[in-house]
Amino acid sequence: MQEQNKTLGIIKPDAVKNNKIGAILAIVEAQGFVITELRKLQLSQARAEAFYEIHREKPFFNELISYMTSGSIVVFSARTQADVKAVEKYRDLIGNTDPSKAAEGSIRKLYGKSKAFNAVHGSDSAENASKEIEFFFSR
Ligand code: 3AN
Repeated sequence: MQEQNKTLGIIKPDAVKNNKIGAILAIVEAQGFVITELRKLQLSQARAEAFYEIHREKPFFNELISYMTSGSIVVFSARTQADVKAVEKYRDLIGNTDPSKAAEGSIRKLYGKSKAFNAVHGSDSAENASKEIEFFFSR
């Protein structure tokens, strides 16, 4: 069965530029996540396109790729206790894709500016979390 207690998060270029790495990780840790792997890096065009392959046909694809390659990002894997679903818990914490619709106190409400510049990423299923952790931390 798919492991349920891991997820992958990304602190996106706008949040890194605004010096929000520590503030965002503090929120994640305060909610009981343990940061298991962590890296600051810059995505190449090819790596960004590979990561967002499922969005290739979307109207915002080019904007998304140019944004995600515009500066450094911080990628991390985080785990919860065995009985807590990490993907759902982390997505609750980051809030709606559109920061203007995100709940008060959520990371996107606090630090996101728009649907494109929304401060953070979170895996959307346990299966994708495994793939995304592999994508960033297998080498
Ligand atoms: P989420 O990250 O909340 O799972 P997705 O998977 O629908 O959202 O979208 C992936 C990423 O694409 C989002 N994090 C966001 O940065 C970007 N995105 C989604 N919708 C739009 C949009 N309408 N305009 C610009 N960027 C978008």
